[in-house]
Amino acid sequence: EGLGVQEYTGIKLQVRLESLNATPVEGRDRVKDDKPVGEKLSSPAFVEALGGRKLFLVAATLRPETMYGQTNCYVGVDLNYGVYEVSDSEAWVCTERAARDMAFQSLFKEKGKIVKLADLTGWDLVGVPLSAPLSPFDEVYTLPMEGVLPTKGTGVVTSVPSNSPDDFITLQDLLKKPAYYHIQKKWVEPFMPPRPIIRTPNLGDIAAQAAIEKLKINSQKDKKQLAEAKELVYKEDFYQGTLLVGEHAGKPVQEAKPLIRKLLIDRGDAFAYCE
Ligand code: A2H
Repeated sequence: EGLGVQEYTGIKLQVRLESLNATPVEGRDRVKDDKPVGEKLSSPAFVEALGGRKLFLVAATLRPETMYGQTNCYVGVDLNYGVYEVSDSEAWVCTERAARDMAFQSLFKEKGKIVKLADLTGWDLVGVPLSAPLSPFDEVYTLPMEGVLPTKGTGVVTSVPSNSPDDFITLQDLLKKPAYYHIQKKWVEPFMPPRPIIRTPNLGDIAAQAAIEKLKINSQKDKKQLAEAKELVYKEDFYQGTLLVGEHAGKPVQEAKPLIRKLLIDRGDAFAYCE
């Protein structure tokens, strides 16, 4: 990437705190080391620090037109995240590096000023329910992904398995080995197979799956082929894809992309974010 500026769309996935707290901490599913899902988010210290603000995981994407296909969100389990004050009514979860960029892009209350309300790790977020804008599902879950880089975007990746080979293969891995990854199948199974959102002439309606099969990719570990699949799907979708769903159904991806980005930003579900 060198010196180039990457223009992302920051997608706001709201943490469903009421839904989480509807089950007492002791009654919840467990993640690693027998920790109840969302234990920290429900702790008195965290609740006080949050001060009644809405809480969002913010994901950086290059594909805002695919948000109709969101099925979950990914975090790196061993990454450190902060909960940053955005305003008196909102706080965002992202890496500290992203918070610094955001502060200087005037996304927070006071330009250049960072107020961290709490610290989290990826494990504190696994299994936590979210609402994802434009997704057909009311509630999606936060899941672990091995390749989330702390040095890119916000360290939070929203998942669209129909159009991202990385997202698809990760869900497949999680379903194959739920115990190994410390996840529940019910966080994945209802969302698979993915629903079509973009039609393409050469890779069909679920381009990510077609590319994975074509390149014989078996798991997240097949890094080289995954990079190739990513490139293949990105080009096919962008130059030949047509939206199948939503307000801009029937339009070519190239045309729909900026329109859907604007729609998300106008609704307050997204923001422009550069790095
Ligand atoms: B994209 P680029 Cl449908 N670590 O969003 C790893 N991957 C990250 C990340 C991080 N910290 N931050 C963002 N990303 C992912 C959607 C999507 C994406 C689709 C298809 C392809 C695709 C849904 N996931 O990306 O290195 C995010 O996933 C392939 C280009 O800056 C983001 O867009 O080019 C993309 O990588 C940004 O990658």
